[in-house]
Amino acid sequence: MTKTALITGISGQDGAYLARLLVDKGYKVYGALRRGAGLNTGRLEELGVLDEIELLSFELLEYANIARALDQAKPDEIYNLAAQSFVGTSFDQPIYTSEVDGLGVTRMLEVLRTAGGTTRFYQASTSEMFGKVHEVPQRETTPFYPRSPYAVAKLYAHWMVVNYRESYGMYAASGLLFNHESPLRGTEFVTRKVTLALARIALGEQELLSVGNVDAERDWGFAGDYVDGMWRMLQQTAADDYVLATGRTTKVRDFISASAKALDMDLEWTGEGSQAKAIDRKSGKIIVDVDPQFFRPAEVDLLLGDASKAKSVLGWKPRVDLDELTNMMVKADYDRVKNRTLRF
Ligand code: NAP
Ligand code: G4F
Repeated sequence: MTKTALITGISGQDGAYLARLLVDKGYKVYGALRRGAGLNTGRLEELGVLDEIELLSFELLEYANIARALDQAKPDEIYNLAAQSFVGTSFDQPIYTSEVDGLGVTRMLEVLRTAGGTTRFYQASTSEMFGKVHEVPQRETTPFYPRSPYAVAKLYAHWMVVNYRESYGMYAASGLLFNHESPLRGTEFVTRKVTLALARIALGEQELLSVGNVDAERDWGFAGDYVDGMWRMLQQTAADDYVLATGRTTKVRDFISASAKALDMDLEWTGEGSQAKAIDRKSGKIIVDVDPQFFRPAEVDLLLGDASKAKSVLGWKPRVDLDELTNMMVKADYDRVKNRTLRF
């Protein structure tokens, strides 16, 4: 029998990859989209899946709107990917971020609980909840120490999912996902900001890339692999929480160097902290500098995940490594800039 899924955050990076995956698996897919000034479906178009899904009006701040969307779709599975997902913005908009990323999840759980039924629920939790990390690598049992309003809101939502699972026996799973990137990543996140800026620099359309803390370390994987892990989490006998990660961590400055190398630049770094700079040895030009506006009031210095549980229980493992991901992102941005086809 055909399964039905509702994906919130359908216009985002993960929403597009998950829609593609579920349509390919034969699901009927509803995409929950919030209203904007124009249609925000570029990622779905890029993956060729826009015409294969049905869009519903959806806003996480509106209880009745959530209830209507669920009633319309009557999904077997809900993937709650919608969020104010940018950590930097959460320091400027802590209340809005808490409303959407924290209470928004409680609204969804309440609608589901009230409706009864057997819908399975996936919540997009995050490695940011480990924050000022208590152990390396981080796993499901590592204590949390959130370092931003975003991470605090996500941690509240995470515990609500656990609480509804334990209180009402709902199938509600939470994915503790480490950073995952792709050519569809939003341009404010550091990987995409870097690949787009370096592509522009290589094509003579930009002089300089200004970033923040180049010594932060992240466990970066490919979004296409991670949405497969989300789906696996909803196919188990019982709901649980799982880390998805690659088990390799890389400094921001090393990601920048690798991206530059893919564009035939050869970076030499000098200085530390806000004085860090990178010069292209080939042209002798400063290509990267640090602008303190991109530092955060509190930083997550190091993330490195251990996905052993997902590997053994879900049979999940990442397939694309960081070198392949870097090349994929650099090539996509180079082509978009060169051919003037940049849409997001
Ligand atoms: P993204 O590209 O920023 O997408 C976020 C989506 O949420 C967009 O579709 C956005 O719609 C929607 N949204 C925002 N506020 C909303 C609201 N009030 N009501 C309804 N929809 C709203 O994020 P992503 O990278 O795909 O991440 C998906 C989820 O995973 C997020 O919850 C994120 O916090 C979480 N996560 C991501 C990562 C990662 O590395 N990517 C890691 C761990 C967890 P608009 O297009 O209208 O803005
Ligand atoms: O790319 P980022 O903005 O991602 P961050 O903060 O790790 O959050 C992402 O991953 C989380 C999972 O761990 C998700 F939950 C969340 O929704 C989001 O997808 O920053 C990565 C690192 C940070 O340490 C930041 O300070 O890069 C550092 N950085 C240095 N310069 C920069 C910049 N980040 C951004 N965005 N822009 C810079 O210029």
